Amino acid sequence: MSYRGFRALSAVLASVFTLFAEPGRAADADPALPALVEPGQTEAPAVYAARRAALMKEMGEGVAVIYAQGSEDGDGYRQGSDFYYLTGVQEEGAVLVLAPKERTYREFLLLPARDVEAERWTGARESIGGALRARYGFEKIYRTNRLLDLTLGLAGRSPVLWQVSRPSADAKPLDIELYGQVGGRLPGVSVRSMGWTLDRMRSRHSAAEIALMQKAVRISEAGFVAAAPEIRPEGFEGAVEAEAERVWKSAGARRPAYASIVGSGPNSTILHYPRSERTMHAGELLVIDMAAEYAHYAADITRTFPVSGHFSAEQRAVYDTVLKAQQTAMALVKPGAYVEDLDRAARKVIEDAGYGDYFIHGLGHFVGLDVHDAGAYHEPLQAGMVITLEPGIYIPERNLGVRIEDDVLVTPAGGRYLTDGLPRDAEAVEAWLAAHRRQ
Ligand SMILES: [Mn+2]
Repeated sequence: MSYRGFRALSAVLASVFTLFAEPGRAADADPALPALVEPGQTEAPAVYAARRAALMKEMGEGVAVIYAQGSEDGDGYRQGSDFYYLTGVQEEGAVLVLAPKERTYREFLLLPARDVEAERWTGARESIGGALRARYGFEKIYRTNRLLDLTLGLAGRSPVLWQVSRPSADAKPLDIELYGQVGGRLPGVSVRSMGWTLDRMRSRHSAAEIALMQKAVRISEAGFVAAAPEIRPEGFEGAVEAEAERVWKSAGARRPAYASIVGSGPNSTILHYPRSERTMHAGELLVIDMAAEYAHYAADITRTFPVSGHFSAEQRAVYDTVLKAQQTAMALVKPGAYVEDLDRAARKVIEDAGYGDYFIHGLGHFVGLDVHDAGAYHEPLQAGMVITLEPGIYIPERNLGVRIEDDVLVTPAGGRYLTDGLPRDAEAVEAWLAAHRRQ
């Protein structure tokens, strides 16, 4: 083993041992980050190869074609998370082909043909050769014009075509379209679904993934601290958002993990208020739901602040109810618990307090490569999963909205807040504001 390899292994072991440590740890005790390949902040190619091997073991036979399915946003191209999870490859238009029954070559990476004119606009791409194969960890890299031919050959020897990604209303079913073409030329081939297999794999995070998510959380928390001076009477929602995002990018985050929500007064009751264009006033609440993405991993954090620095009696009653709902759900987090049972327990707290009609969304979701991450919500939680707990009460007629959202790691001993760097109870929120905002 090389020195670098030894160092990487030591870091992995260290992070395994610190992963399930006691709650209340400081940021300096966070697990060590895995070695990242720059640019792109990917893990080593062997990490993705191991995931492909695990998926092929589940397949057993046949062929799986997984398209990149990424999308452009204001910060550039973001790779589709299923494809990224299995390859670490950030290229647009790429395709992964897996064929576990093959004797020698079981995995193929297909990349679009080079286009010298397009590369003048978006940057040079590498030719297929030893350097690219080593960088991506694939022995076989082809151009995408060979996709149908390749799939026909592989399916001819093992005639099952696997749908790996969960079907979604947003993504084009490119795999199913290709399988239709294959089936039209190769009678007897069957199309089958891998069901929740890949979602299940993605939701059970490795120690390295959890370290990356913890880093995303720490960067996000630093954004809240930087934004705190802008939380004040006659402050501007947009300034809160801008300060946080400036700090995130300076710390290596590629983009916000989702469109930042900074809503004061009436806007605090709009769940996904997108505009951050209002001036906040004394006596109002400010809901801030914003977090960074680091190395493709999301954080997801919401805090609610009194603009004047102190909650009114009515605001405090609502705030304490939301907090109690979160704490009640948190106490139930452990391997074997069901997300829907957490949701029901939190909902009961809010209903019993008389606010049942004002909690109009679900309690939470998985977090990982996506902010609303893959996962089998109908199955029991397992150690290594990360979920949000985000109860909220929104009373439009009072211009009063409260949401508290934390990212919680499931450990054998129960839930552990990854987001332990920001205040949560009402007094701590007031004290934190007093310490961080503009005097
Ligand atoms: Mn969320």
